Amino acid sequence: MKIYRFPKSRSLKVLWTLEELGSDFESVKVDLLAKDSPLRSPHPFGKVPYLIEGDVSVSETLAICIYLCERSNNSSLYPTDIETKANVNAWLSFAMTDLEASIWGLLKQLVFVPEVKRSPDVVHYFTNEANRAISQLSINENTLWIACNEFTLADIFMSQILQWAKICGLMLPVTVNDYLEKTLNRTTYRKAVEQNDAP
Ligand SMILES: N[C@@H](CCC(=O)N[C@@H](CS)C(=O)NCC(=O)O)C(=O)O
Repeated sequence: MKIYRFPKSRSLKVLWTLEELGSDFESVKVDLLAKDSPLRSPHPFGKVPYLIEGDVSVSETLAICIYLCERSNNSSLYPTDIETKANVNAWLSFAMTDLEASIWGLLKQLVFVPEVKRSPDVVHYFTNEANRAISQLSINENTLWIACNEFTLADIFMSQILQWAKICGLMLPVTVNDYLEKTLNRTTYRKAVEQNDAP
């Protein structure tokens, strides 16, 4: 199984999932910037992450992570019990819609758009939207992780988006920040970062 990756990109979530599952894989670093390089990702639009396993190819980070969980015998990362899975899906959806839409919009303005082209109105709009979504995030202190007592895909996706929020300079409530730190203390996370950012 080959995973196409790029340092400091969304492919980190896939490598983290693989570390949690203890699955074997080969990671291939691509060149995201040079579109006609032989090192381009085989993704139809040259993006990462991308997975190829035999005749199967999967795009979209969440779809890849779910594929990895469902092909393994480990059901704690993406539970099969429908009630717990509904809770995991709810957190995944919240992370990828309410949180990611605004935080990614802000991150693009602050990190990728050159300062001369940056729009203060757009920055202001996304900052408000992001803060509103963050204020709707309540960590249930009765469970060990965000969706249940097991560490799940929802924690991987929440952790990554909360890291982006911090890069944007957004303030996180103490309980949310403590939760983020707990996710980042996992050995699997550190191994995944090493793999994803390897030259
Ligand atoms: N919705 C896709 C987004 C994939 C994506 O845009 N990946 C970025 C890296 S984080 C990329 O490959 N950008 C290069 C490009 O758009 O050409 C997913 O969640 O996997």
